[in-house]
Amino acid sequence: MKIEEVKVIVTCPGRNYVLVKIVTDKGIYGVGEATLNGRELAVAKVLQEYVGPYLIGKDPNNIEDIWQELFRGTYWRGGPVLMTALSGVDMALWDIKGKIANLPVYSLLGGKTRNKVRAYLHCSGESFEETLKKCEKAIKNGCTALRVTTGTPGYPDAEASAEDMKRLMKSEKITKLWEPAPYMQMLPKLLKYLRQELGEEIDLIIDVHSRLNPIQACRLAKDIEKYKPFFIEDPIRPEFKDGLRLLRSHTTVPIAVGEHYFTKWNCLSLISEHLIDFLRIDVSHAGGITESKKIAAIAEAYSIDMAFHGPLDMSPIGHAANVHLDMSIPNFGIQEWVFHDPKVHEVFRGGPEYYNGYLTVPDEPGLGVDIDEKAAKKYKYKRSYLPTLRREDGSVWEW
Ligand code: KDG
Ligand code: MG
Repeated sequence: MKIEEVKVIVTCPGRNYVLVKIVTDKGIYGVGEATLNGRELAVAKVLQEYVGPYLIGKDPNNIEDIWQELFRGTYWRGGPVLMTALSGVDMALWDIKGKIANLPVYSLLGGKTRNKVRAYLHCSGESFEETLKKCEKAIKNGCTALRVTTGTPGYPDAEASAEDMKRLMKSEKITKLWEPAPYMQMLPKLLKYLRQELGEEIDLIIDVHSRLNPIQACRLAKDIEKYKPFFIEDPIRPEFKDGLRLLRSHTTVPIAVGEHYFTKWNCLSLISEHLIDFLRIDVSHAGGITESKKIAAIAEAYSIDMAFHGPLDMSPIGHAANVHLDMSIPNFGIQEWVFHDPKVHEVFRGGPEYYNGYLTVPDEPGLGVDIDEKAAKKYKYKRSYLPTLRREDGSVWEW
């Protein structure tokens, strides 16, 4: 079998997605996710100009060899753009292999270790009351783990709201104000309020989005420890891995990081020094299914669980890859899940299904998700920026 064509599909059913479709001479094809939020066309160009033409004529069965060739064989390696391109190709090759074998990808990865995958949902409101309402809705929908956040009083919500998203999708630039101190005062109050209203049973997750420095993260973690969060995510900037050691020495709040990291080498010290409890790599940036499975195995050896990144800027293809991994690894922790815009389901057929707090994937060969190329064409790419945060003094901060 030979790779005959590598199609790069860029579509925007509410959000921009970059998709790879690898077609073989036997008519079997596979699909992969190569979306890099805010830098989509950089990856599309790498796939169109370099990776795609290079793959023509290769045997799609040799996934590991193609991975090594795209990583080591091209001299330049790593980084978000190249790794996202490689990840998309890798996913598409696993989809092909599943279709050849007539087996779902989770089966190729060793088979089911569980029947369903526990999901967490986002609950973010401008006020405590609005956040509570979102939590109650998610709980009614069977969910038992919630990622909660609220706008800091005096500052607009740092999360991109639905209104912000509309402006961003019109290529507007959005800059918001943010300060650590009011956020650090607000968060323990939010958790106290939610514990009072929702009780002890619900798992609460915090995503700090890398906005604190290490000692601020220590203080925040101490302040929220009594509310027993399930984990605190990205408390500090990804460059400051060492800061996690300091955080670790001050708190028993479980720590989750990973969405900024590519390859096993980026994750190694986090795992081997046990600086984290949950690893949140993104299957479409870290190196695809091949690399994610290996990283999960390294984490397993240190009793670290996987909580794969599953944001809105990932299409149902990336989410499907997440759930296939979750279904097959022994050290699954929890899966981030989002409900896409209905337009997304015009472009994608299949993918994971959410029911009562859990996710499953269909028992179809491959990843179990497909692209309707005609529908994809309808939704043209729109340049869109991520929002920027600035401090009161005007300096740039992490969004
Ligand atoms: O592109 C950035 C988003 O994927 C990120 O902001 C989402 O932090 C995120 C999360 O945990 O889903
Ligand atoms: Mg995050």
